[in-house]
Amino acid sequence: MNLYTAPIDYSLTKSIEFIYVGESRAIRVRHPKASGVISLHGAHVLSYQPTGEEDLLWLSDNSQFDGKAAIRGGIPVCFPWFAKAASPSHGFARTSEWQLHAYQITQENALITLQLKDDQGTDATWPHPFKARLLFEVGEELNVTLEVMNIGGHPWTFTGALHTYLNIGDIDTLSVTGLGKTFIDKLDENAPQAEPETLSVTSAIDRIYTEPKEEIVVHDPTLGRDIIIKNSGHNSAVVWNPWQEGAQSMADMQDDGYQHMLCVESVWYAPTIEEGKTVQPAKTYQLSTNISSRPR
Ligand code: TA6
Repeated sequence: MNLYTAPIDYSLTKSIEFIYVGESRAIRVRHPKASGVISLHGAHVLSYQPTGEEDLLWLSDNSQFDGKAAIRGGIPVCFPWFAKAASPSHGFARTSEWQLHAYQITQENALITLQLKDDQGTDATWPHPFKARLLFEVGEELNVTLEVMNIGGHPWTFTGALHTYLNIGDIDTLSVTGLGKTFIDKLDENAPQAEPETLSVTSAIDRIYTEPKEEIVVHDPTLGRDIIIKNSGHNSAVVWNPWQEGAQSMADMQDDGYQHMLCVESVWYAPTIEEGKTVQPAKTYQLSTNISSRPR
């Protein structure tokens, strides 16, 4: 799907416009430094393309884009829980309809803010008053921040993630540094912890790295670039690739999709929502990721 040739539905400014991606509306931003697209369905970042470069994000052509299902690829927003701590998987934020809250363009970047507020639907699965904002900042670097606010009278807890799917040339040639050495392996409880400093991915991987470095670097010789990820407000970094068998079992991923993606996620992880991050009444919490690239 070419997001940059999709016809304009409505222009907010010369460089910020609404488009349709399947059944969902999305906002497309063109800035001299980079372009990007964010869907209102899930506040889901679909694309971030520095000018003259390939997209830094991988998006599945087999995603449904029906305005209901979660989108495969880009940056899914997982809130108010990560993974299968409750149902639906990764929380309801990524399948909710978000509203445009604000937009701004400067010489440095374009900033789009989307907002989601609790309603009867969210209350039925997670009975807590909240306001969430997703800040999508497109410039020389991509900044994405999930800001959650407790607008009720009692503290609540959450877990969550910015579940980034990076666009990579070839999983077989790639390596990752900066993940740290300690991790919970969701596929192999007995995996040795003292891993080498550099990770190569040679089979399905689903790990929660609990002491990541400030900078995680994905080295991609095939596309001739390094992708640099700097997270904040997180307590771990998750690395996920379903490999061939996993991709084949997912209707919304091409069979060979796993060769061109790697998830490196900014995560507030806890085994249960109750053990997650506490947000007191009238307080906000921010979980962020900053993604950029440099030639190798
Ligand atoms: O972040 C890794 C993970 O939780 C994996 O366990 C894997 O299931 C993946 O996310 C995708 O989840 P989804 O619900 O989008 O299929």
